[in-house]
Amino acid sequence: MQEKLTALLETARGELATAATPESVEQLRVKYLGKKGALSGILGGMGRLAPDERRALGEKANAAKAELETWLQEAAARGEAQALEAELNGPRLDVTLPGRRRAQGRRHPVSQTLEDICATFARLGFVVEQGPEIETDWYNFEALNMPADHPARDMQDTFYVDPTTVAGTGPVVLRTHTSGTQIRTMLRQKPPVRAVMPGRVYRKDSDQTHTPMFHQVEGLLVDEKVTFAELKGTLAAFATAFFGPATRTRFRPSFFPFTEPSAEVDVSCVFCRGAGCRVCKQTGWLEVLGSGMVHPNVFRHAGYDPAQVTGFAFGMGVERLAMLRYGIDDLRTMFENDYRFVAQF
Ligand code: 2NM
Repeated sequence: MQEKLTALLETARGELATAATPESVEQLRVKYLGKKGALSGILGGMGRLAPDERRALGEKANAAKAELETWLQEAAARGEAQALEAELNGPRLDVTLPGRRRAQGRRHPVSQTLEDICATFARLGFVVEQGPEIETDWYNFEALNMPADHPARDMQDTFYVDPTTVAGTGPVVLRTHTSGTQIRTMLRQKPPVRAVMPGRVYRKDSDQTHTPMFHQVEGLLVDEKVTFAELKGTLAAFATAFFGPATRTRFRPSFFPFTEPSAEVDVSCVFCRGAGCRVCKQTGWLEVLGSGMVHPNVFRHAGYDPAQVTGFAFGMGVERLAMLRYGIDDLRTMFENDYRFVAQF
């Protein structure tokens, strides 16, 4: 057994001297010192020896084990040093190269504009209300004083979700404006009301200047003794806050079924400041808002007494205002979701 031990040390020393990688050193450690390794194999037969022989061999075996461990450590250190040397002599890494820039997301110009409109009215004391995009005919038309034969109720202009007439509410439609939400707000709370309603609206329209879905912000202010002068003051304040302090406003008579009197609001052209250009078609003015004093019939449908309260309402198209604000000349770019477009604003 002694000879076996000496022979084992001899071969192990030779093999460890040539082991060049951490992996081959680990293989040799298992081969010689592992549970089923060469040293265990030799010591397995010790039980059959006489006690004094066993003690002598035990001492040798411990010495052999210590020797093997030293050589393994040396071989491991050598292997690691060689691996490091190989890496240092390998291809160079330029640590001064710039990292890859991560693309940053942007808010769509329509979202930015919608939020800015709401924030501007928030400073004037308006709260934001939201309502369903799928509406009944009653909220979308009937309550807004739009008679059954009104052209806007035509199948040609409105998306009908379910054209079957439901008793009391009429057919189900995609809302053509956010006004239904104003009716809901009035039915829910007593005056005063001061709120804006932003959101998606849908109309069967599709050409260079119309998309079947677009965004609107409508507003409503109701209290005792609200006058047309307050409509003018509020919307003029909005125009200067949104388009800049040099902005002038003018009010032109108009017609909406839900307001009387009604007015279109123009602002001095943001591109030529009123001198006349291609965008304002040489008029010096841009139409940006519809507005008016809430019709008594609308108040009656919403549960308010038109003898007690008055109010004004208004509405604007968000895509149109975004185009004016950012100088975008093609509506379709707003709906393509091309990141290069969105990243410009
Ligand atoms: C507009 C123009 C004028 C409007 C009226 C109402 C309501 F519900 F109070 F009657 N909501 N929105 C209104 C008035 C909307 O958009 C161009």
